[in-house]
Amino acid sequence: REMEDDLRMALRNEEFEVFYQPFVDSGRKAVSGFEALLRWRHPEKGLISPGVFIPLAEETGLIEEIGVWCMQTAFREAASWNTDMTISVNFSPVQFKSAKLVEDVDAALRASGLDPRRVQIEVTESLFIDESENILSTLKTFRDRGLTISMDDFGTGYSSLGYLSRFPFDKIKIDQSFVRDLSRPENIAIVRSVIGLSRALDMKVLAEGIESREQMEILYAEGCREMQGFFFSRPVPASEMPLVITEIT
Ligand code: G
Ligand code: G
Ligand code: NA
Ligand code: MN
Repeated sequence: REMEDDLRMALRNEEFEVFYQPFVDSGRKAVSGFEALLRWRHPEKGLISPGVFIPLAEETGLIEEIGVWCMQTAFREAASWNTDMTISVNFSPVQFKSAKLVEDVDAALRASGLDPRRVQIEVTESLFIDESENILSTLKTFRDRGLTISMDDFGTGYSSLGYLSRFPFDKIKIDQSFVRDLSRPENIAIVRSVIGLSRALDMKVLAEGIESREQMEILYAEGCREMQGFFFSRPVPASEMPLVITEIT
């Protein structure tokens, strides 16, 4: 209740901020894109993670407005960097219930002047718990615009695998929980199968949560090229992005 009011206030007072974390092509050792990650700079509580406030924003429906704000900001900021790299934005399943979602994306693209081919949308498996025609057609509309679709946190949801053959994904992101402890043979087996699956389905694959050189080397040996994690860079504020772009090479 109290936090719900705080969230409304935060939107009005512009307390949200977008951080960015690079995707790295570990073969070329170059940045290949960025994920926009929302942050809430609370006047008293300091920086609050979306893990804390997104669930509440989803419950209250505020996610629609917050999501649009995050997308607009990410598009505008990404358009201002001297690069043509991908900018990846997370969409909550609740946002797909909005009749305005496609309209909002189009408007944000127009306002920023960003090339739609630079934009990636990250969705989670929970979007596919009940398979609806609406979701399929929305994702297809995005792809018709030139956007790409990424399956985030793969393997952690309660969804069946059937949706992989019916929905048009461009990329699978291997969840960081599988990367965390690669000394466990079970995790290696899972990582290996997801990489194989992505190849068989002609999708790209990215490993999340790379924190060490050893993890990077294991994933590389398994055939994964695109990676993301603290080992390369933490999520950083927009002001540090130009530096990150030139430093990770
Ligand atoms: O950045 P961090 O690790 O604290 O993010 C925690 C969770 O919040 C992650 O699951 C991430 O995908 C999610 N998240 C971050 N930014 C956004 C956003 O703009 N929209 C949605 N729906 N989720 C986000
Ligand atoms: O659900 P999603 O994959 O969007 O969540 C991304 C979250 O993971 C962000 O909150 C980000 O801060 C966090 N994250 C990114 N890289 C790493 C990492 O190397 N280690 C850990 N522990 N968290 C990470
Ligand atoms: Na994500
Ligand atoms: Mn993820």
